[in-house]
Amino acid sequence: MNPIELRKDFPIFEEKINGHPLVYLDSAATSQKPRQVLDVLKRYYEHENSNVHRGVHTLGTRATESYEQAREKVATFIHAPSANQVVFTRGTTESLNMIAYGYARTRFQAGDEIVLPPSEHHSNLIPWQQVARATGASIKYLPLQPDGTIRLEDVEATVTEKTKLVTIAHVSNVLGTINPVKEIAEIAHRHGAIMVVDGAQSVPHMPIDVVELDCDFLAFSGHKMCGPTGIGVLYGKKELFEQMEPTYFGGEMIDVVELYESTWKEAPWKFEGGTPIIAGAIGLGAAVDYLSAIGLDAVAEHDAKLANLAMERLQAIDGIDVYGPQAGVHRGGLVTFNLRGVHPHDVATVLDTQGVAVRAGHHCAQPLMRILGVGSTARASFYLYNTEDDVEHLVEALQQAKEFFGHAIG
Ligand code: C6P
Repeated sequence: MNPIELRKDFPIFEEKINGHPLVYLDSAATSQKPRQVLDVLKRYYEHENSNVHRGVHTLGTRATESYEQAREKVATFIHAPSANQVVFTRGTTESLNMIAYGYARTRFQAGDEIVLPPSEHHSNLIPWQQVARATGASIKYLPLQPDGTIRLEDVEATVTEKTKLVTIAHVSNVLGTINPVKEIAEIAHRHGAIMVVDGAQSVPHMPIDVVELDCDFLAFSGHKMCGPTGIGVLYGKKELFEQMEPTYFGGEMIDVVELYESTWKEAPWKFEGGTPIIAGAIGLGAAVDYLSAIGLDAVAEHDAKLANLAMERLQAIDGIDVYGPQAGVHRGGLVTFNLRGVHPHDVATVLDTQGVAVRAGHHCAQPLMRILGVGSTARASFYLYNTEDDVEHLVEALQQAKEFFGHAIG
């Protein structure tokens, strides 16, 4: 894998940012899009645009074929046994909410427990709070180690016969921790609970095999994996999709509609009420082709190498605090840090003057920020188009920021 060659696929790198070449270190928020995906979107709108599963005309057939082919591609990408186990959604947030509304809210009751770590993204935390409020179930949080990791013995101690659902991010969007989802799923299943995996930060960056992980549901977003915004995926086991209720009712998802009652299609279509995200799904299919041609093993190795390099370089700078697993520990492709005494928004603003794009804020993980004892952090996240030079640019820009804010650091 040669990131310098791959960069040529991404038109955005022709942009100058404040007079500098773009150093894009915010792929955990959203990734850039290669020409291969942009071309497929353009071709769809120019040659296939039509609604799906409706018209018998040629364009309708073309659009339907491309849309359903995209579903097949995604299923192959995550090793789902069948394409019918892949539902197209708007993204991770919607996928997780669909499980909460269509599965958990209709099944859980007082006395049931939902187990998750407090480090979850708000999208994998608030839906469960809402389920607890609506059903009387309670939430139990797994303890976090100081570096943000979870110990399996703590999972064993927390999950009981009362547990109905265990959920965790495969890779933390703040700490880069890679969580042992397969082992956690095994514990959940032993107690009769289902395992929900938030794959927003793992599916774009590493090979995923849902059968091997034995997760019951997996949620992820297309826009973080070279695909368009507005498209995501909910994978589910066949029997759970059979039990799960649709969230959206209307056109497209029905079988027979009577005046007072109606029946639904089978999964995945019963979950895709209304005109689906046709172009988005086809664009995601193209992104899956693009990533598969590179190989996810290579992407994982590359991202982790850059994150470890960044970790080492940042830890060597006096006045920088780095959070999460330390250098050398197997991690996802991101590093979260603070320049002591300086608000991360100010750090990110100074980096931006040098063309370096990082994210600053609470990263949609306010409870985790409280555990870390900070209000917010800066975060550099890496993907297949980043190079070691990008890490050096980050370090140089941070040195400049440090000089600029020197008085504040003291
Ligand atoms: N995290 C970040 O900068 P959506 O917005 O639905 O595509 O993804 C939500 C989501 C859920 N789980 C995890 C672990 C995530 O990282 C995200 C998105 C972005 O960290 C935007 S807040």
